[in-house]
Amino acid sequence: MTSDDRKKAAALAAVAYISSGMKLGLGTGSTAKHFVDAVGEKVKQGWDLVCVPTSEATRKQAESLGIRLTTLDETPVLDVTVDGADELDSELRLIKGGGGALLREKIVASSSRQMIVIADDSKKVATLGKYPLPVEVVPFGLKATGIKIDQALAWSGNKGPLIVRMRDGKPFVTDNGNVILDCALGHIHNPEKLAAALSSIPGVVEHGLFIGMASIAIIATENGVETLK
Ligand code: ABF
Repeated sequence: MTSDDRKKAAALAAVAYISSGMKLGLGTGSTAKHFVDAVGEKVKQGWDLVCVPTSEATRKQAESLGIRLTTLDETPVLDVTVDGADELDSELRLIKGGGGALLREKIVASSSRQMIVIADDSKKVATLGKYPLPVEVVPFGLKATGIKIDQALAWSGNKGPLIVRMRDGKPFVTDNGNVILDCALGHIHNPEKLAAALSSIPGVVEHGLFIGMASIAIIATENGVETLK
């Protein structure tokens, strides 16, 4: 079973949590892509679903599958959001944002009654932080904001370099026109304290720690799918 097979298995298991008539948040990334394909299949079978995509990439995929889309302005409360993660721990604390869509992912998840995480077992960790923590930052005052992020890291007992995410030799620009600083921390000590400290910095738009948001994680392993609650 390849990693992609496991991602698909987790995505298909999440279909058990949706039904016709629901309003859904559609995640971003290679695992969520399988879930969006499955939603497309259900729509073809006649299910009545309306969805909010968490990125332009997911919007395009959903449109190509004939999935009816809405916005949070039209539909501010969703039933379920299904999304991937870069890391998750046993308390369902997540690192997200490796794909650069963390801001919309967090807005959509926080507008949903339930967030379900889907992942292959490589994403499950004992301690968050091996995966660099993405922080979405307004380009104005980037250096000053970086200094404040360093202070927030130190205050919460963390340390590590901040790296401006690049793509094709230029800073990566998010769907919202911002840049991403990836914080290579190794281990995140006290994720709650770090999350609060990062959220208090004016130039920080959002960070990739999703705490207290996911209520179910569906993890696919070689031996089948396991569910954490
Ligand atoms: C999104 O896709 C992101 O928050 C996360 O960065 C990424 C997970 O990637 P993949 O499913 O491609 O492994 O959910």
